[in-house]
Amino acid sequence: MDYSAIKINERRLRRDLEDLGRFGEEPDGGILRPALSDADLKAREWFKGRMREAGLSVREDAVANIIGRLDPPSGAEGLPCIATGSHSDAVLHGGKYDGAAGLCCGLEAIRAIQRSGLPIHCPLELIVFTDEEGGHYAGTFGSRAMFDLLVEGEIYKSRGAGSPFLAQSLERMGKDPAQYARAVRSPSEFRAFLELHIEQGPVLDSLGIPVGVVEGIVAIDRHLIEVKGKAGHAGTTPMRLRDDALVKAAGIITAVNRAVRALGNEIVGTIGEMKVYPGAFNIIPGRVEMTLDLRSMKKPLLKKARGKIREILRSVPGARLTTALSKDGSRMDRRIMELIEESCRRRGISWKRMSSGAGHDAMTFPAQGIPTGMIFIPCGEGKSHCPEESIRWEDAATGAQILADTIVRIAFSAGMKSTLRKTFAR
Ligand code: HGY
Ligand code: MN
Ligand code: MN
Repeated sequence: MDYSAIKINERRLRRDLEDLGRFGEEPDGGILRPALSDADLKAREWFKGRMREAGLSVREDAVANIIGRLDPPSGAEGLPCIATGSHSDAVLHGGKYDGAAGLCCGLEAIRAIQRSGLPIHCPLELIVFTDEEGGHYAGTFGSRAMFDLLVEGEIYKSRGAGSPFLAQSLERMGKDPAQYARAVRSPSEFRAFLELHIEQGPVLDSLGIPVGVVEGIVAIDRHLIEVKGKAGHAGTTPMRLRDDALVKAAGIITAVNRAVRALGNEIVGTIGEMKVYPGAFNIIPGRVEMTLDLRSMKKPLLKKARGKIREILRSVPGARLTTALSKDGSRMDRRIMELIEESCRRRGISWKRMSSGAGHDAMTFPAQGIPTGMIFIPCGEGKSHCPEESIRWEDAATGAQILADTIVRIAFSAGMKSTLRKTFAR
């Protein structure tokens, strides 16, 4: 097989990344592009155009996942596809490459495969998943909806007063939210799923290694902690008569942090969001809502942490914890990891096996029995989820090359079987 025919065009890839980064761009170089916001909708429309220019057919499903597809000229009805993809939405004041790198490198990889003329008979898909960051409620929404994994009534839940829920955003796009189940697909439609993503950590950048071969993705528990107190006048209520929800919440935050640290360094816990109600300088806080994000490669550790945290809350009158979502960690497919490594070896590219402390849509696929792999590329000093997020264009091109080569290797690998048929149109 002549893999040298698969040529990534770094200049075109760089232009796509720069253009995508303009949607929701902020003066400090970060982006404000929450899922299905105006900025995200514009980014999606632009990306659909780029997919069409590359010859992919483009459709949008009932929950706004965008599915670009390239069928070989001989047609591929009923043949499972090899899919790649990621997300266009970003965290608040986030970086330009989280999600975007996987979309643009995925598109460039498919272009390069198509133009290579290599005889693979296999449909290829490039998917833009809706709301990976959980801007509405819980993350990896689009991929979970695709496999019927939403929590009861999820599209009508929001993360708190003022933020939209998905049904509203879908309606705003002219979709009927009640039809969300039409997005469900059978796992048998997929032969494999591969996601390229920035590492969002410092390992590859600090070691100067261009490719990370992901072995597994963390398990994630997302809890909501509510603390009730008594609102009152900030001037006339003596300190000894107060039931201040925020003071109680402050005690919980430090106790939770201490408890998670005491469980060792294979678990992380973050209280990243807090809302104080009613929320005025002259009212004693009557209620506080906080989000607690717990992650570990070892699911039993999350359970242990939840137990410790429930104990802490039992000692605080008016405090309670509800679990918004619990995601199992996922193991990547050994055969796909080996094919990614083979692609690196053949191109003389160094790589490192590693796990992902970040969640991704790729974590949804393994439990569906779909062989799944992830390719990491370095990001500057590991910074992510902040305006300083950066990549080197050559790393994006290397990642796209390894992605393209691996897709072709999967298409030919007996284990995930494929048949040699017509070549792609040039
Ligand atoms: O939260 C995460 O790990 C991912 O960036 N959505
Ligand atoms: Mn992210
Ligand atoms: Mn991401």
